[in-house]
Amino acid sequence: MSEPEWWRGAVCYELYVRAFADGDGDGVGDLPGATARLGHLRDLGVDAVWLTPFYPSPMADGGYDIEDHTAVAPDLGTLEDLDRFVAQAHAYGLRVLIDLVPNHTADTHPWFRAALAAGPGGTERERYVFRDGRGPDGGLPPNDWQSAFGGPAWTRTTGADGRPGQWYLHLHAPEQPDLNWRDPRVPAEFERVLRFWLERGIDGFRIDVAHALFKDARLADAGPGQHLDIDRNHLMPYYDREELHPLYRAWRALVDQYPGDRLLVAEAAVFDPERLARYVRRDEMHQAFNFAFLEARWGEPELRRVIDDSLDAMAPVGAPVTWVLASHDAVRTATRFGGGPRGLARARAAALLMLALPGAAYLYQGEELGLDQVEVADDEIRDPVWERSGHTERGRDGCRVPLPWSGSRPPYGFSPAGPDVPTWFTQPAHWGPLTAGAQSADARSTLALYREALRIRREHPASGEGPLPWADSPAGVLTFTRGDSLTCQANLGDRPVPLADGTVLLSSGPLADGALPPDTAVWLERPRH
Ligand code: TEU
Repeated sequence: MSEPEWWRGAVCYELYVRAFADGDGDGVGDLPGATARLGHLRDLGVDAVWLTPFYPSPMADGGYDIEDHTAVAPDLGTLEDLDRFVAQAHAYGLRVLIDLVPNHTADTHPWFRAALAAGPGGTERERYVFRDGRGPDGGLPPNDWQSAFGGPAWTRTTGADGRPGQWYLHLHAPEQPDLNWRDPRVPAEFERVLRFWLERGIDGFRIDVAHALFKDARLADAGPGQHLDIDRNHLMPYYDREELHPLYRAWRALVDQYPGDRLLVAEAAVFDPERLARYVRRDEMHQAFNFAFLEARWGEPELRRVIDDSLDAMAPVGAPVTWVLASHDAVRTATRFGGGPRGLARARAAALLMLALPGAAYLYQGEELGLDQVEVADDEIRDPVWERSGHTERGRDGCRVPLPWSGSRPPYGFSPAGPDVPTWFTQPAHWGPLTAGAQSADARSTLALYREALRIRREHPASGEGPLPWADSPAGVLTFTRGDSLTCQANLGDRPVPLADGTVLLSSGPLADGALPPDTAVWLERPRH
């Protein structure tokens, strides 16, 4: 665990706590449950684990609405349970990252309660973004900004006298008021939060909505089409402002005061690769999720262009590209790539492709089992997107369904409770063959593929950072080499193609007569010269 710059080629597993493993039988995943299942991550062969928010929260947005940044939600355990999780992870050689959510708090946070109670003009309101409305009675929102979850980014308060009052800003749900990062009490508080966790032995932070903390000071209108064309995100007056960078420099200096190469990773929905690279300049964060890769469709010219653009943009700042195929906010890879056997074949091929690319990678829990997106029933939906979109968008719950561990029917070993205790979301009836237990026993399973890929990646001298020379290949095919001996070939087209030279180390699907079938990727060892 003392390897310097360990993060440059690290593979990190995203653990969504409520859907990973339930220890106490209430049907909700928790920290003791996660600790008991850490052997799964050790056997998988990842380098680190990132825990999504486990803080006290009224759960308006899956726990990304935080009431107390230095405590543990009672249904997930205690601070001591978290210490035990960290100690067990460290004993397995796994580093632990946690979520820091600095853009907003819960509306039940003491600061926001105080702001509402204090009324207009009080300094309590300055920690958030309160404004009078426009129009004759202040009945219109202060500007045209839209919430990323749909609808206006402003909600009007009701004064102590019961009359409509000021408006407050929330770029996400109304229960997530945005903080005012120009009020010095806000950065001071987050410095305290960072130190609290660093001193507790946390190895790094995933910075939520890292592109949004500072908004245009004049609150200028954003114009039509907000959130529709994500490639324009960096042009929005509430995203990607210059003032973010001095803050991240200060945070980098802070984490660098602690031993062990602690990590900052930006969750920034900035799709212009050059703009994204600014978050990982040498004195800012270490990594930034490469969401352009996650957003790319399955196809040869498109994926190749995204890979090239990402590598080109990061090269001048010296940061590794941080590849992402899936997250708790995205549709499961197997479903996104078409669903059914074909979607799964592509998801497996995409995993081999990603894990051969130079840089770091994040795996979302359940991807190693090849899980599909679940159609969550209307009355189980929790994602605020469902209400905010007037029931037109079902939201992200379908990738947050509890993992299947063993057995042939729900709860598939996720919870010690009986089948009559409802789990965090209802698991589908068809997951029996997909449990970690069933897949452990099958050499052709997706779990076996991930384990083998991560083993080779750990042991092969050519993996991790380094150049990526493309080799000539037919249309629809991506072929590149790593070091002087490794080749990755992925067939994204619809016809079999001849296999590249070398001995097959690992294949995402069956090979036939020296040919690479469609929707399949392979790693080959070339003879060294
Ligand atoms: O998601 C980030 C997020 O919602 C924005 O980056 C959004 O994608 C962008 O503004 C669209 O243009 C994070 C968490 O991963 C997610 O689960 C939370 O719901 C969200 O922040 C709010 O905390």
